[in-house]
Amino acid sequence: MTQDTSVFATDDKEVASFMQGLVRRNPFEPEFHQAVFEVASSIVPFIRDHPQYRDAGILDRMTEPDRIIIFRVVWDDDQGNVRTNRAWRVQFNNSLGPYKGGMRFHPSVTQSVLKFLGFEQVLKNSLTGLPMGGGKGGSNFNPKGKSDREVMRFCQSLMVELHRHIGEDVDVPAGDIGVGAREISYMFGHYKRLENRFAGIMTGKGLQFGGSLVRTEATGYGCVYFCQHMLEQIDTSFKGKSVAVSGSGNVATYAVQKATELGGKVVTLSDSGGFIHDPDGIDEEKLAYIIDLKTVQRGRISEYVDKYSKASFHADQRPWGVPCDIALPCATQNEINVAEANTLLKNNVIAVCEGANMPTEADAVHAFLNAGVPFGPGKAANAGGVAVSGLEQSQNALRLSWSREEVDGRLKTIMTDIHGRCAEYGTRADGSIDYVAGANIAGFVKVADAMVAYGLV
Ligand code: NDP
Ligand code: 2IT
Repeated sequence: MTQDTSVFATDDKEVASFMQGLVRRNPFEPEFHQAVFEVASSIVPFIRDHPQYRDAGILDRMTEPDRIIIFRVVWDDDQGNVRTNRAWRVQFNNSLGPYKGGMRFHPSVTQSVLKFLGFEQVLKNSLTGLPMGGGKGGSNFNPKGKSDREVMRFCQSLMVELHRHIGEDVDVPAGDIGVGAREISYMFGHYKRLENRFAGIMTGKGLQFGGSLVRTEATGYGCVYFCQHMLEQIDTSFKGKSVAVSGSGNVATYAVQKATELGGKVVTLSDSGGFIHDPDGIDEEKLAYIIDLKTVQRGRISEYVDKYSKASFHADQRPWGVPCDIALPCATQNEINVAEANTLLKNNVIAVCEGANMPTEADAVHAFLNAGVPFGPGKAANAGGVAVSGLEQSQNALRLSWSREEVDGRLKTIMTDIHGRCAEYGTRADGSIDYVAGANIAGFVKVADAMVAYGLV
């Protein structure tokens, strides 16, 4: 059976032919195709000028995961029913260090989703400058509506298989959608039981047992730090700007906190049920309510309007129709389509910065690039989370804990450096920065050089 490759609009014949092969080898994996196409569009022209990478077949090798582990997870629910889920760990590339990347629990998880995330993670981790390879894992398990005990039994059952594939020098999982402090604790606790060793085999751990200060905040903060640099390039800042944020999970909430601290006014948040619009802005007190609502009560964002009556809830819609200066998509993949991008542009958005992984569809990315609006791709802009995971690994290896100021300072420096790497490879003739090309090429070069050095592996 063939698949339609016409979605990959390109004038570059080499990109088109590479994508045809990739789609043939990886049928029915649209998210993986999308992520690779975006990277190949930057890398294929770069490789034409750097034949050592073509001679070593690097792009073909880099788009093939080292291995994928697929396993069954059986658990029993509170009614005593036997439940079965599927889980994966995609160990994508360990050229720069042990595999590193989150675990996602969501019913939409497929092998395609985890391969796109693992592939992006390889380049993202390279951009951080820390010694981390890339991987991703997860399950189609849906934590929503499950009791704590059900989540615990699922996590323990999953770890019964996963424990033999991970380790501080092998593969170090962390959180992602549906995997936060609760799930990491259950998984880490069970690993410890199974292996009888206490080691930094996961990140995002509780502060009492090897976690790092600022890891919880790191992705959202890092995204805003990166966006600050993007704004500086166009001689402006967050001060007085209206900001539309999507999602209301870990990344979104700490992006709101930092954007507000820097003088921005955040007017939207969302979840899979719809979005809220608060024209007065989501201040520190309202944010504390949201964090409690989402992480303790495990409620829905629609409940916000019961407490703050000047806000409105818009069921089954995304926030991009609300006029804003800055857009920070922080929920999930493909949550800004080209029509929404055009609406944002019509409303004079000045910067778009991805807190989530691949939240912007390919033609929407082009709309922003063609309009000359600074666009920060996730692999650069949301790298703060995995960067502080890397710092958590360092602290675990040293058996010490750094202060909040120390970790936040290092996070700021890493985000500044990532911005610099994007500028190094992505500065256009007019001095503006193509962050998509810059991030792809800068991330690629380090991994590619290591793979060339290793020979045919
Ligand atoms: P959370 O589970 O904490 O929050 C996810 C948020 O996105 C929730 O508001 C959720 O709404 C919403 N969401 C999830 N899936 C969908 C969907 N299919 N449609 C609409 N809304 C959806 O996850 P995180 O905040 O950790 O992750 C958000 C994004 O950031 C993801 O793309 C993740 O890969 C990326 N990321 C996360 C990092 C981290 O450190 N956590 C690091 C780098 C990137 P609902 O409650 O209704 O499901
Ligand atoms: O997408 C990501 O970078 C993450 N979910 C964080 C991964 C990590 O290992 O901290």
